[in-house]
Amino acid sequence: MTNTTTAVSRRSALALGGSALALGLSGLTAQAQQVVKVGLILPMTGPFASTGRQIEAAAKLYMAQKGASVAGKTLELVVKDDTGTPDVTRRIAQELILNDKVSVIAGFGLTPLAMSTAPIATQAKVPMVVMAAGTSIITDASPFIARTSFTQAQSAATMGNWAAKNGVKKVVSLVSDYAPGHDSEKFFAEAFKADGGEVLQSLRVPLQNPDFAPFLQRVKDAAPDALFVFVPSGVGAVLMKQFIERGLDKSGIRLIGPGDITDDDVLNGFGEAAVGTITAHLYSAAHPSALNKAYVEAFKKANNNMRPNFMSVGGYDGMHLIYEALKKTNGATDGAGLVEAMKGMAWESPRGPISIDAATREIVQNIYIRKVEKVDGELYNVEFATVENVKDPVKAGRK
Ligand code: VNL
Repeated sequence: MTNTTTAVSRRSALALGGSALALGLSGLTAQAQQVVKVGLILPMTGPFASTGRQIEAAAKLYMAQKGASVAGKTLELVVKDDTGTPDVTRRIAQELILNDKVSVIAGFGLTPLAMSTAPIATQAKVPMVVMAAGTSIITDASPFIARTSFTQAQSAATMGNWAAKNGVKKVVSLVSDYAPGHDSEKFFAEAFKADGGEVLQSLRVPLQNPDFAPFLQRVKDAAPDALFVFVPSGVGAVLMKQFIERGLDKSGIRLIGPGDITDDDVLNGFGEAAVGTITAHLYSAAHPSALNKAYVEAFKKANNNMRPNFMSVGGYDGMHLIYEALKKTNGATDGAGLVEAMKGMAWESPRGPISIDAATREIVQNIYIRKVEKVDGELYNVEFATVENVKDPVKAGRK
């Protein structure tokens, strides 16, 4: 009898447990339907880790400020480290889509990482928000791509026009030997020559473990008015160190380029030699708007006083684009619908006014001419001229 009772009560306990489990699971399922996952794939380790760090910090800041609740759904960020390796980026994107069921993939620290993943976005019909990489062709690689970073050509062409019109006659260009370097070299030269400038030499240095010394010696020998440089974010410090070691800072050769070289992430460590460097770019931590002042303050506060750089705004604005697209679709996560909602979106970023070109899904933004100056004891890119609403030159005519 005792045994039977025990058995019965055990059985009912099991039954109860079972239904409790069933309840718990259905509760979970109901909850899972409300979650919208965004997979953020970034180089968090390796030579381009600063880009990952900046974008992750900015995306998290955006979510902390706006809350995770959007259009009746709970947005969840899944951050993955691709170490800056294209095969890894693509594999992580596949896993995030198939296993984690993310509705959007985002990040993409370098052009090769974005290009390797573009076919996955197309096949899976999942929106891909490019928050960093800057080669013009990227947005043509998939109809599911929208970009919130920049194109190298936007900055390089603007620099070419400015240099030719401001007393620079002869230039040597020096770029990292991969796609955004080639874009920088080409679009700078085209604009500079069109306005009467002459490019004496076009030098290319390897992307991985670059030794700039032999190239800088050739620059010194060629004695141009200016050296135009593109190296990706995070590499500028090495270039600047060797520029100074070779005595180029005292040679009268001006340093110009897109703003990757005077990246806010590392600029303050450059020292006096960097003062006077003129660059054309989309963002400066010193951009004098109320929105940017609040952004810089909040970003520093949340990140151990780290200064936000131009990569960070790609992450911050990328999250804005995802939030606003979800609001437009009332929380629907169908990929084609989300991309449609992103087209033509315009808003004020910490960098200034920006929009997503409806025809090309490419960012349109101001490009500022800036000069490195010491402000309150720290080095900043101080903006002194603005070219408004710059489209990617490659796509400028498209409707
Ligand atoms: C790229 C362009 C990467 C500009 C960068 O830093 C950059 C790219 C990592 O498209 O690979 O500053």
